[in-house]
Amino acid sequence: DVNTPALQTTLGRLTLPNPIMVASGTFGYAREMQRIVDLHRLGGILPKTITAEPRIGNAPWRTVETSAGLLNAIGLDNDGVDAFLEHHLPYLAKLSAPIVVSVAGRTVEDFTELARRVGQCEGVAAIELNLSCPNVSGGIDFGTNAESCQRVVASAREATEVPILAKLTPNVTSIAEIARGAAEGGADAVCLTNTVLGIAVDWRKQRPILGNGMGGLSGPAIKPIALRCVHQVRQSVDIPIIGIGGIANLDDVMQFLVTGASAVQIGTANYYDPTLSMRLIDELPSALAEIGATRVSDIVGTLKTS
Ligand code: ORO
Repeated sequence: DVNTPALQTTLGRLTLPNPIMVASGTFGYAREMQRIVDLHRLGGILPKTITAEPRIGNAPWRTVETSAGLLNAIGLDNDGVDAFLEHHLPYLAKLSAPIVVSVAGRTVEDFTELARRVGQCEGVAAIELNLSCPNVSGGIDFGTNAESCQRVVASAREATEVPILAKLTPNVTSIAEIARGAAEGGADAVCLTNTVLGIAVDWRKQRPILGNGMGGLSGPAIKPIALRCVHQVRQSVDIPIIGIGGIANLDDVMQFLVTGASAVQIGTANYYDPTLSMRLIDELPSALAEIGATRVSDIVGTLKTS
């Protein structure tokens, strides 16, 4: 049984059956994956970020492969909160996996209203505030300033009883400062990190390849950056962390846990290895045993730095 206490992990008011979650934007609304992934077993499911209104997203190209990575500029293409609550959430709420709903807005009021509406629905385990999408103007500002991060988190937190997670951008001078803002705003956890800002160029056309110009880099190429962000936040802020960024195998999961993440989200790997999360859950106990641990909680943040 994968839902043993040994794999359980707790982040503030949120307890997950195991630390293997799937990242927003890489798993659709989850139903698309039901034939290949046993959704019930996941530690958490994050459907694509929803906004107040439906969005068609950016013009093509919206993705480009890079060395050990993927550059995207989707532009928060999504069905909007009304359709999400009516058509997607009822399906998701029946799964035994915790459902964490990712939301984004342009203003504090947008985030607050989305948190309020989503938070009153049955079957929502937590809300992830996407303060870090690199591909729409407006939203990213909250994740690049500690004070605005604190303000939006506090306001969303006030609007609902449901745990609040803040997903931050690595494209800042001091991730720890922003995480401190999230902690002071009352976030239950921070999610580290969203994608790294990048660009791909078609030199023959002398143009950027992505329709939106710049995009967000994900995949194994960014793992050391995400791991460094987890490390920096763990060293200086007292808040649970969910690690995200290039996780592609069990070693990666263990590195994030030891560095200080209480759970991880699998993102880009879902595109080329959609059943990876299942294998990670199966194999996690053996990796714990290798370093003499029986529970996930035994190893979180055990990195020796001296
Ligand atoms: N892309 C990302 O890399 N991160 C997000 O949060 C959202 C998008 C997108 O929709 O473009």
